[in-house]
Amino acid sequence: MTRALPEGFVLGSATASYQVEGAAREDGRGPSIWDTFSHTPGRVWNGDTGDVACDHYHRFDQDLDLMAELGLQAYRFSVAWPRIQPTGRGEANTAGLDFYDRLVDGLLERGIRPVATLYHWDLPQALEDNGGWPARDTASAFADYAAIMGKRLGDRVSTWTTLNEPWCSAYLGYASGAHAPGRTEHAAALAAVHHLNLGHGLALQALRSEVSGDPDYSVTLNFHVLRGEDDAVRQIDGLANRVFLQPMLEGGYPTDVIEDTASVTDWAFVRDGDAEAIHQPIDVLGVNYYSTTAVRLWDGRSERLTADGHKGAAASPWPGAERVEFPPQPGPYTEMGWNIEPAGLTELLLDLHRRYPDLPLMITENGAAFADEVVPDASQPGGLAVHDEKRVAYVRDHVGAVLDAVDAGADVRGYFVWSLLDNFEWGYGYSKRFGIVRVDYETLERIPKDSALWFADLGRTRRLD
Ligand code: GBH
Repeated sequence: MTRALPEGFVLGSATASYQVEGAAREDGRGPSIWDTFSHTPGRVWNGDTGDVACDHYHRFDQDLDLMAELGLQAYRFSVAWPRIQPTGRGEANTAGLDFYDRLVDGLLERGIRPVATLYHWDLPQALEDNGGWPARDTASAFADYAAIMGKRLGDRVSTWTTLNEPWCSAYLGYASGAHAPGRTEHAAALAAVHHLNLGHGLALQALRSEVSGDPDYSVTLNFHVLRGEDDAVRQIDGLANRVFLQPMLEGGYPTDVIEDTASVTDWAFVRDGDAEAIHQPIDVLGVNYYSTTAVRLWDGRSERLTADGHKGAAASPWPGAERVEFPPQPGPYTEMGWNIEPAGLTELLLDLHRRYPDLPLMITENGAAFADEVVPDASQPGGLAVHDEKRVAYVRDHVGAVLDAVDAGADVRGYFVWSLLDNFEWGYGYSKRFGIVRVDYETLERIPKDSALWFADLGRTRRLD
């Protein structure tokens, strides 16, 4: 069955600063927690770092041409805070601002809408040295940085996103330690949750007072779509989803989350007025979706299964959820080991639509890592091709799942594939490839994969086969 994309439905692709830019020490950029983390032995696969990454900082013009060739209507990028404020505070660094200025102008010249994320995990190291997200000051520093960006790019950016996946920043950064800064302190992780929420609210207020255009304001969350036993589902839904959604969209924290985590923290870091500061209007909610998560109550006797379904000693990202375990899911799987379940995306969108009927939704990330192979192909301009049919199927089935949700009444405005380019996949370094465009890390050459050509075709025909 062929189906038409809804009128106005936007197709784009996404990246993040530390994952693609490289040029880590250029033009006054200060160190971020990911520079420190990736340069610490044992933290990132193979000792990979973002020092060079895709060298997008120097090749952005060519990458913009590529986006135009693929017919992308929008591009979601993030701003590296340490390029703007090398120590996270004070005077803005002109060279850093100029880079994003050129990027945004280059997008507009090609008719591509700029969707800017202020924070995709590269916290200035100096702010971590002062306590990081568990410290309240980080939220107000974030608002100052948002004001700088709003003032400089506020006449041209279409959509402003405050945070990307605060779940990852808080729980992978401060509880499991799988991400920078690699701390494993559950109380600090919950303080980080609160200060990320507060930073979101303060940044929205700062943007609204500085921006001269009429953009959309948003935040992007990574939702956990849960399968399993009621009380385990309730608890993980609280920690993963409602601890961000409720303060941002309704005001205040869910009482069950506060009770579930009482042995970890008394939540004394929440002050009078914070609920109002966090609860600011947004125009669209960004949804990142990759797979589903199975949960059940742990019997306390067998070895507890951790988040990705494996037995192991890695610290848990879930404060206060010692009685929950994460059984393996049925396949098929991507190269990350994540199960492929497009119907989970339909469910998620309908569930969000039921809870917040007036809030438009946008898929800000969806995509898959697979072990790609480069093959000779005389019909391609560079003589090389990547026939990534599994990625084509993944993206096709998930766009289909979005259309199912739209047919059932959800208000979904667009879809951004993760990612434009193969890039630095955080703790996995360059070992996992999510791009619709291949990056050869020796030559930094770009090769559009079949998925990129397929996605371009979808944009041209606006029909999903
Ligand atoms: C996104 O993170 C990021 O925004 C992006 O930078 C990244 O490159 C991309 O996805 C691909 O990883 O087993 O409980 O930990 C996604 C991170 C992946 C976090 C799935 C939650 C499974 C839940 N999410 N993960 S758990």
